[in-house]
Amino acid sequence: MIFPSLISLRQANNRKGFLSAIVLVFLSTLSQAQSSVDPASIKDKMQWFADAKLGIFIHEGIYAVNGIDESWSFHNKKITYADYMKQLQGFTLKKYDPEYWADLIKESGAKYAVITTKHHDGVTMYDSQVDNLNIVKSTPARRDMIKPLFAALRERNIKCGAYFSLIDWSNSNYPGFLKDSSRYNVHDDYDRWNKFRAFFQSQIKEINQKFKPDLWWFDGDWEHSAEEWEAAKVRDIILTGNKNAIINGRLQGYGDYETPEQNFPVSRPAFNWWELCMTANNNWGYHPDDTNWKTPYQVITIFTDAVSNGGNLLLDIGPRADGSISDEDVYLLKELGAWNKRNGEAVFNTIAGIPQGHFYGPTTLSKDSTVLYLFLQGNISGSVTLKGLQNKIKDITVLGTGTHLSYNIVGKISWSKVPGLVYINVPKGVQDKYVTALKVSLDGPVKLYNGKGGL
Ligand code: H79
Repeated sequence: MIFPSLISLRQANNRKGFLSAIVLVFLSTLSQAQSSVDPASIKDKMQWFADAKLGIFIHEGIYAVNGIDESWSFHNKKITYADYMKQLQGFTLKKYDPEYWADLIKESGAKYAVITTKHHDGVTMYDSQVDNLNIVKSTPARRDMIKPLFAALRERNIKCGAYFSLIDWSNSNYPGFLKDSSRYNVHDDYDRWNKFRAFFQSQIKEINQKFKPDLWWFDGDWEHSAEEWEAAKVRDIILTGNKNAIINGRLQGYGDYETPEQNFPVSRPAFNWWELCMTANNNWGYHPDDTNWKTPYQVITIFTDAVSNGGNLLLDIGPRADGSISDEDVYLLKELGAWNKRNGEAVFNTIAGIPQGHFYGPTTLSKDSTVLYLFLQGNISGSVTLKGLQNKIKDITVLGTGTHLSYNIVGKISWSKVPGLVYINVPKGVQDKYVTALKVSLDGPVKLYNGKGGL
């Protein structure tokens, strides 16, 4: 699922050539899945998301009671459905402190958060009026998890996202159930499917009205087609209530951005807006048996790689069933936040960096392209090289310390238009604990030479 319309703007940014951008803009007008309720400019609508770079994903649900796979554990028959649902009785949220969650998210530097309103198990994390399978009516928590969190996030100027599973393996009118058994086939019983459609769409309306998410994060679209979900209508329902809401790409072609899951793009994705969603250990929800935590260094290198390629990182945490958050999740968010305090200038409100080959590492650019940021992975000292930079350099500093760095231009032949190599001297002692960001201020918008050398 690639949206040509999304490609065009970034291509233009990427200086890939005016002509190809024009062709793509033309194509985009032919094929964008937009409707009359879409805002005039998708680019304007997407701007906060493009600038945000970091979001925190929260998987909180009854699966945290036993610390097992969210929904998939019963679907894949690791536990019976009845035993899975017994977890309802253990879901207390008794230590839930939405202000603390929001403080922690703020401290991480994230600009948005996305929380599960309903996973594939069908349990809603708010008081749904169309189903009793919700944590207010069916668990000892007896409270809505979403509203107070959104309020606390908004007080801190953090955008609010609602994860919503299209799949609902608990609903008696939903076809899918266990991995090897379904209730019925849509084609054999459209009346029953229509009942399910009315049901899930009324939940979307509820969430839109109650919480007004800035972003919708659908999941599970692969089980049915756009026609079966009525994806166009779902988009309209959301945008009619809130025309600037952003919709992720898991709506069978009717979303705004792509969502590679757990897998890291190797080179720059062709689509415009995208977001890597990734777990802090190997699981989305609370899973005490999983100790395979990513280190802050790993998360930060992945984060800078995503941003350098024009994407965001949506980093997941899985709180416990009582609403407390594990020390490991807290540690990661705090270390990430401390790094962002030192180096955030190189990340937030930037655009994707220069093409690979000019620098061996991730890069970003200021929006006007007059500042180039270079990320140094590991404890590099000695020198790093920039190739094919045509601009004059005004200054190079190390973010966080402000140290000015010296550089040499190597191999510049006076009469040739091929620029020399820039060797930047990186002394010992200026490095960041995790990833060092260098700020290279240029005499104008970045201009790159990518010819074959020679005369
Ligand atoms: O909520 C978290 C996970 O529970 C959910 N998305 C994240 C954010 C998720 N888990 N797995 N997946 C999404 C992808 C599942 C893909 C599969 Fe399939 C479903 C593999 C087999 C069935 C789709 C359909 C891919 C291959 C066939």
